[in-house]
Amino acid sequence: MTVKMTRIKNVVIALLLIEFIFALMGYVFLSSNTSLVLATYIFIKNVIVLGFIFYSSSLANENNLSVSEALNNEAKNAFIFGGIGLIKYDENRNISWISDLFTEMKLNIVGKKLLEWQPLLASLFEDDDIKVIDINSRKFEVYNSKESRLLYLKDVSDYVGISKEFEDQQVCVAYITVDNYEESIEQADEQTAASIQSTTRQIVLDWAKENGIVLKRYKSDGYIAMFNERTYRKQVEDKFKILDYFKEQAEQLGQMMTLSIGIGRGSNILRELDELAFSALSLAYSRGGDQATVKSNDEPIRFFGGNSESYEKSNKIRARVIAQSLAGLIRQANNVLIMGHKQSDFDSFGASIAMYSICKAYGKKAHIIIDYDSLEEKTGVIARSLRDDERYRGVFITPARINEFNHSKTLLVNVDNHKPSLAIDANALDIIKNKVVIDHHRRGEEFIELPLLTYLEPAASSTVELIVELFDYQKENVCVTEREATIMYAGMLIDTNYFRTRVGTRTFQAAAKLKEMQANVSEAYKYLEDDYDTTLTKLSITQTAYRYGENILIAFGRQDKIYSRTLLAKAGNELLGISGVKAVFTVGRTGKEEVSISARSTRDVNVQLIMEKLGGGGHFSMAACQLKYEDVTIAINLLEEAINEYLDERTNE
Ligand SMILES: [Mn+2]
Repeated sequence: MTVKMTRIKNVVIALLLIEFIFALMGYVFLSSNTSLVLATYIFIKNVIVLGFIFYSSSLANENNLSVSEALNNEAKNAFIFGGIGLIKYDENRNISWISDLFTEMKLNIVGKKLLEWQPLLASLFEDDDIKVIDINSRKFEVYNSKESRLLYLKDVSDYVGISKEFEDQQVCVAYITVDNYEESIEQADEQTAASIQSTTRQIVLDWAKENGIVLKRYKSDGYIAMFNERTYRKQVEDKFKILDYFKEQAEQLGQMMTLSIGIGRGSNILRELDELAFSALSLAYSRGGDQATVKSNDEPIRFFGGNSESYEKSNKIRARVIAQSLAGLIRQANNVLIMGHKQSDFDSFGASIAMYSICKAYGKKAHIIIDYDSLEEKTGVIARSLRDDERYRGVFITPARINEFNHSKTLLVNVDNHKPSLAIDANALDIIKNKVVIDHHRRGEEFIELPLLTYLEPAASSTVELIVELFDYQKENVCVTEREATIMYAGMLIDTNYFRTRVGTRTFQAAAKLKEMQANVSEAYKYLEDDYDTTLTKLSITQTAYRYGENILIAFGRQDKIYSRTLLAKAGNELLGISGVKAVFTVGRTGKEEVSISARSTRDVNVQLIMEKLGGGGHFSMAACQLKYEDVTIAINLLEEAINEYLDERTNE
């Protein structure tokens, strides 16, 4: 109740009293009946009126008390206790007054420009948002009352602290596996095997202990881990350096082992976390392992690591052991079938020929499975000419003829491929039990079931390199003809982009070995030569190349022309040879309503990540995507956006 109201109330009470006193005096002096009645009436009336006044004023006292009246001089303390601060600013947005809370915080900002002091507050002048800002390392929620040019600030540090603590304590589940563990143990002697076991385990255990992670081994090369969000964030900050550390340590043991980590987070339900983690692990496998993949319910999938594009392993012991095991399997078999991948290229075909030569050295009957409808164009030319050659009578068979062999005594050697879906004949994998896999591709999620022997060496340039290396470790002398050696050489050329990428010392040793075996190098180049028309088309694409950023090139085909994907890739390869160029993208129509992008890079740019943004995929330095558009320009715009995004992420990391 206001002071004024109280005053009026007091005056009324005084008037009522005076009126009663007058009436009483009138009765005392006059002593008439009329004055008695009047005095009695006034007495009763005033008692009722007073009662009414006191009652209503007590009600008003309770309800109508405004904050400022109630607090009066206490307002300062109440605001400080509640963590409420006020800032007044003038029409130029200069701070003109601050409330006591900020004076107590010794904030010296009166006279300063508001937005110079807290640039983040700018948004409060555009919309009516509430903003959280930092003042002296405390968090304040700010509301802007534009009419009165007053900012209301509320200290929410405690709340922010608690909510951060809550987030930090959220549980994450992870599956961690050691890639290539079984194979390494299998090939190692007893002592090395023991140190592989103890070292790998120790590294993972130490890492877990250091980071407060609960870890349990659930199979010889697999762990399940639990930790909280804070630990996860720390790993993200470190970019999961455990991956590189593990790889280095394995290398010191002479082993090629990496870690694959699948993490599930962002859910309160443990079962769901487990499922997220497991599917994240599968994803890590399908991308070649050596990486951490993170899945959560409400955020996009994240990837870490996987940056070891390929590196050479100098350990030749493994090759020797593999050579011996392979020889044993060949000897035991009645006959050997050799199978490459669909759309066989020179590496697939050359590796098949190399394998065939080893079998021949042991006097085994060997056949190469070929699907003439699924051959890369130039490989097809050579394959058909061999088929028509008298000396290879019966060597090449179509998938339909597999049934002619006694399946239980047949050995099926898969070269340059480890995925059933890419095999020339997936059916053969089901009916033949004894299988060998020799491949240089990074292990994917999909893998041929239960091979007797697996030789997976992602460090190798090509499968030809792997098999030629095995020649030296055979007890029998492996002989190849000049033409066979030339085909194998062409396989190495194509997989290394003419000895430009993925080459190690062992690549050149294998190439030298082929040269020794009379490979005709210039002939091999000829196998791979493009004809006049193809060359012109390729040139028409490369000449459109323009710089995007410092060391990225983008080239594109004509709007009215349809190209093959291989041609786009070739044009890209060509441009990658230009000095200083780190990534190349070639864009062109590959169908009526399809525009394809082929991406190539050196080790500096991960084009896989860029293509994934557009729904494509591939490897670190070799990727592609297909877009459902007719217009090449639209595709180029999308590509530029994706590149920008990628570059932004890199600088933010
Ligand atoms: Mn290959």
